Amino acid sequence: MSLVKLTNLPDLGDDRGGLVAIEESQTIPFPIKRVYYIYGTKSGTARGFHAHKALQQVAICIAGKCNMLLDDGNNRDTVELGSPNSAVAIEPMVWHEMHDFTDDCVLLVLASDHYDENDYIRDYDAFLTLVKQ
Ligand code: T46
Repeated sequence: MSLVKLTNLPDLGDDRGGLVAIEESQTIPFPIKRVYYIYGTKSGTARGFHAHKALQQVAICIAGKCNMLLDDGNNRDTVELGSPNSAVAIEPMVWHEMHDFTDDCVLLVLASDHYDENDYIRDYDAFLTLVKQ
C-alpha cells in the first residue's frame, strides 16, 4: 500500500485565475495550530530527514515543485508535489525528506501543533528502532 495520501483541494478559481480555500476539519482533518512555509531553497539542497512522534501535517506546493520521500520503516514512496491543488499528508512516525526543489518552490505546511523540537526524531537508526518495537 502506498504511503502517499493525497487530497485534491477544490479550485474555486475562475477566468481571473485560481483560488484554493483550506478549512480546518473540512479539507484538513485536524485543528491547524501552526502554518509555515519553506521557500528559496538553494539548488541541490534537501530538507527534512526526520519523523515526528505525534505531529500531523499536510504539505502543499503552492508554487514550483519538489519531491517528498515518505518512509514508514518498511516502505518508501516518493511523490512529486507541483500543484497548488494537491495536499500530501505527513503522518506521525513517517520519515520524510524533501528533494529536488525548484528555485521558485514554496512549500506550505499546515501542522496540528506548535513547534516542539522534542517531537522530532532526527536520527534514522533511532527512527527504525522505534517503528520496529
Ligand atoms: C517538517 C518539514 C516538512 C522553528 O523554530 N519553528 C517551526 O515551526 C519550524 C518548522 C522550524 N523551526 C526551526 C527549527 C530549526 O532550527 O527552524 C529550523 C529549521 O527547521 P528544520 O531543519 O526542521 O526544517 P526542515 O525543512 O528540515 O523541516 C521542516 C519542519 O521543521 C518539519 O517539521 O516536517 O519541514
